[in-house]
Amino acid sequence: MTARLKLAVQKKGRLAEGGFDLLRRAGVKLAYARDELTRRAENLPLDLMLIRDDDIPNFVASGACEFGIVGENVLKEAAARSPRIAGLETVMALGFAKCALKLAAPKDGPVRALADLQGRAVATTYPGLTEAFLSARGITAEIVEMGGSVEVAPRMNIADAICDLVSTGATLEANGLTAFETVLESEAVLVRAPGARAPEIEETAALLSERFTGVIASRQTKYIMLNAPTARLDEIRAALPGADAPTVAPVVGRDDVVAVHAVCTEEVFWHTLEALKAAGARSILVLPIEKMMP
Ligand code: PRT
Ligand code: ZN
Repeated sequence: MTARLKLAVQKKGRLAEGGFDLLRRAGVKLAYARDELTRRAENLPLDLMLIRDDDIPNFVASGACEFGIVGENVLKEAAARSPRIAGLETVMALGFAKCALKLAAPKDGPVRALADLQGRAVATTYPGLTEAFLSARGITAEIVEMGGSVEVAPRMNIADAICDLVSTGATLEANGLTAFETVLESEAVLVRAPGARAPEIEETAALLSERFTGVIASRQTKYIMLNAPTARLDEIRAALPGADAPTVAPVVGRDDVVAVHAVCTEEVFWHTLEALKAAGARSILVLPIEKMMP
């Protein structure tokens, strides 16, 4: 019987959403839920373990799962407390669940910068990362550990500042807080414990990593098709973001125009299209790329 790779994924939440989407795009077909804790892949020797994100580093470090998908924020906080978790290897960044752990304080209060925190209280659900960040900068502050709703701490006079995850900034804004320092930039990562394992597990792991890499690359890669005036081809090529070798083909019945097809590996914004149009490009089409393999 082939050994099956066990991958720890968040059961429900922001990481679960991105994780399941990544797996689906990587061609993993999940069988109907057998139980609450595991999901079996139908077409690969792969089983998912569905758990809380905070438990993922421990599941991987203990060997209960060979791999895990977890936020760097959770991973590094756990690593600050456990050397075994600090020894986990990050295989790759996965490009979703992006956020930042930031220090923030009331807009019109006395705390404006890092130095103002000296001798004050900071509320957080990330005591390990917060403490390490402050002490590395010579700041001694009282860390008030909270289970959640950290943004209310200053208003309730529990702390002078907070250290919390921010993505859009709307939560800080709604609570009258301003961020003044970034402790950590974070995104979802694929982690594994160091050491050798069964060759079948390594094979599945290699296949998944390669497919994940392809999915991540194809997310921002687009296929552009346009018609360009032959005389301005160089200008148009220069305006194509991250396109090394576009295909240039004749357009039937026109010798002043050529068709240009290119794979753009950098994001294609509206202003990119406007620049192409200004350079004489017409009939511009931007298509998503579903799969990529070098
Ligand atoms: O039940 P379980 O423990 O598994 O879930 P959870 O409630 O701990 O996690 P969940 O699903 O909320 O978040 C999982 C992971 O998503 C986090 O560990 C981060 O790696 C990542 N992530 C990305 C975020 C955010 N963005 C985020 N904005 N996690 C939390 N937030 C919260 C933040 O704590 C704050 O309260 O959203 C609020 C701020 O958002 P903005 O958009 O208002 O700035
Ligand atoms: Zn959690």
